[in-house]
Amino acid sequence: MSTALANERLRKRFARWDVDGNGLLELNDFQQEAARIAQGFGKPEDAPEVQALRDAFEALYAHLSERSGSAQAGITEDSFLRATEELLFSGGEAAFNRALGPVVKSLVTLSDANGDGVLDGQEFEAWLVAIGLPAGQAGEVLSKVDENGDGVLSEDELLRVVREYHYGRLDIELLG
Ligand SMILES: [Ca+2]
Ligand SMILES: [Ca+2]
Ligand SMILES: [Ca+2]
Repeated sequence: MSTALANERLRKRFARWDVDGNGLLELNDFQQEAARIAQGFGKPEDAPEVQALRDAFEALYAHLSERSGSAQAGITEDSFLRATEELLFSGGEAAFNRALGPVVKSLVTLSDANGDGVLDGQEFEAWLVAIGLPAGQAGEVLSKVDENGDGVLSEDELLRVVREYHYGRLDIELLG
């Protein structure tokens, strides 16, 4: 595992989540990020699945804020790196899944057009496009991350992709 690469990815993650670019992660950044993704899905703001996404991002912010020991003012890059490194490298899989699980779950709900709880190629394509990736990559990515080879992606498989990316072990960024 490359901690340098993981570190670089966490810095990038910080920059992306710092939507207003003021050098601090704040609740408002996470609300804006949720709104941006919802817009990518073309969903109205008051749709229940959009509310669920916003709740998940707000909970993630609360979790990070608590872990980084930050005051109400926001999370600095240094404390974000400390908190997330701890989450990735000492907290282990369970801690990571608790923190990011709700966000991944709400993204699955937003993408899951036929409501069967897993994502086929078309549904996964909707996810990738919503977070701003060019269209047409879903098939290739899906075959890479479909661990049990059943042709669809489960929440667990998707959560593993997000985790492995932040460990620096996989090159697919699913959080936008
Ligand atoms: Ca900010
Ligand atoms: Ca589905
Ligand atoms: Ca699968």
